[in-house]
Amino acid sequence: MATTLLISLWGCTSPDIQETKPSAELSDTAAEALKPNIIIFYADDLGYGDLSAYGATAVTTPNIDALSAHGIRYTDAHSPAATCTPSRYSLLTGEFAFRNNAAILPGDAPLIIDPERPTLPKMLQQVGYTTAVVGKWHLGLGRGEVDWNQAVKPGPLEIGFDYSFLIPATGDRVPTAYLENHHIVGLDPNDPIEVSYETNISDRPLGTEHPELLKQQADLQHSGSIINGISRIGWMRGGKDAEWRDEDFPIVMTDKAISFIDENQSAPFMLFFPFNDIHVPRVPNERFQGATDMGPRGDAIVQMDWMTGRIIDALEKRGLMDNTLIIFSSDNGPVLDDGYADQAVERIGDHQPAGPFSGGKYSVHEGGTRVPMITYYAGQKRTGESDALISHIDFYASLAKMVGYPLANTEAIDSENILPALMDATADGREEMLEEAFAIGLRQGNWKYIAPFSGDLPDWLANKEVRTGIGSEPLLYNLDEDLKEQHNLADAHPERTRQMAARLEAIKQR
Ligand code: NG6
Ligand code: CA
Repeated sequence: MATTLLISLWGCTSPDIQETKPSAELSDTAAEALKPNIIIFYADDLGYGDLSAYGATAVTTPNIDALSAHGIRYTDAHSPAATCTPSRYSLLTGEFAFRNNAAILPGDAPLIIDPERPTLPKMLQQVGYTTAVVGKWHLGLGRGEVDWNQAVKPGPLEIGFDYSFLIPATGDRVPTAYLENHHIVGLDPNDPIEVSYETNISDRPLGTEHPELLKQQADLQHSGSIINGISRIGWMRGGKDAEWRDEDFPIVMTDKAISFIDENQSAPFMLFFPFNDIHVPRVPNERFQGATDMGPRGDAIVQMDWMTGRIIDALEKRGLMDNTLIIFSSDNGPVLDDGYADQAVERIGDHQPAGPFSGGKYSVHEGGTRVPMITYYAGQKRTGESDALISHIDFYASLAKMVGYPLANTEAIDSENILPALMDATADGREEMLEEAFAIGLRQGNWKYIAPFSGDLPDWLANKEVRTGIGSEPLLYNLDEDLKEQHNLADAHPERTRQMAARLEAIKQR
């Protein structure tokens, strides 16, 4: 197993010591713009407390820890939202998801990013990057009725990626087949693939009827077609030869990423690598099963770390580490039970998936969006720990600044240039920031306001064991004294509450 690759390459590490790297200086002029390769590792549902670099002891993540030890580790970095689709939407467009009603999508939903609009990968293409996405997509595909047997588009290639290799939606949604560029991989034309989220068209057994066939029991929503011993959301027929085996994801995805790196190492490349891990169903490769005492959720963290190490090792071997900006983070906070009985709750022990924060995935409290984030670049001025307030929505404007691309006024309107904080652990980040769950939170420094929410919520959310923070009363917290958001100060500070509510409205109307 290659879990110690980075450690051995980089020697012993001293995480808390700030060091100065003797490399490229940042510049303000386009002529001197930096165009390193860029890799964005985007874990799924990984919480603030889930890495050993962030204090976990029940699981060890040596490869990510090594990045942290040599780069910058952020303590106040946020996914734009507390679920996957809106976070990815915001990362790639630089715009809040509520502006486009982007919410968790079914597996047959149309593409929610308009191919006409500017995107982060398109921006990088314009300054000479070759771009790829390898991993979980979950941003929709096609324009409505998708025929999975034809060219499936528009998709990533139409919004700025030169290459794509995808889990089309999520691991728990059909179709359970890879999509490479426009086509399902390994599809037999005589066995066409069909998917429905409305009617049971399944030619496979169903989770509801055949629980004895399951590797993990599942709730009702996840009890559609059974593929590889896992029942999914939705129904699928045909496409037998194209079925994936969940246990193979780590190998398949890292192989594809490394091939892309191999083919594009002579010019700048950008690789967006959204992991399937540690989203449900958690079905790690055999070699990681039992790697922790926490069951599949812990083992999936080890697998994800191994995948990160495998790609970084490939960079090392090709001499690309000195010229690659690596960003590692997660699309939302942690969840234990997300539909499959995989022992995540029973075996959690003392592990704190959201670290010191309250809530998790689906929550507007800090645990929903405050996630681990690490950057590594040989040109970083000062490494170590950074408390800069950052949202992944800021990658767009920050990377535009780095590569010397002037943003149009209408482009990435919610994205702020926090490039200094990507390059220097002592630099400031944002002064204020939105956190989207179903409700919206506004941070101003360490004050946090959560707006009342009156819209529709999915029924299943009520059954989740998560403190969502979604309700009909305004909430105000002072994180300086109350990291867990237990004491609502809205009545005690009516003026601040009014001012923050008004500011939130103004941002919404922007
Ligand atoms: C929910 C699913 C959950 C997960 C989530 C998306 C149910 C009851 N729950 O609808 O299992 O798939 O969507 O997760 O269906 S995310 O990380 O991709 O946003
Ligand atoms: Ca997620």
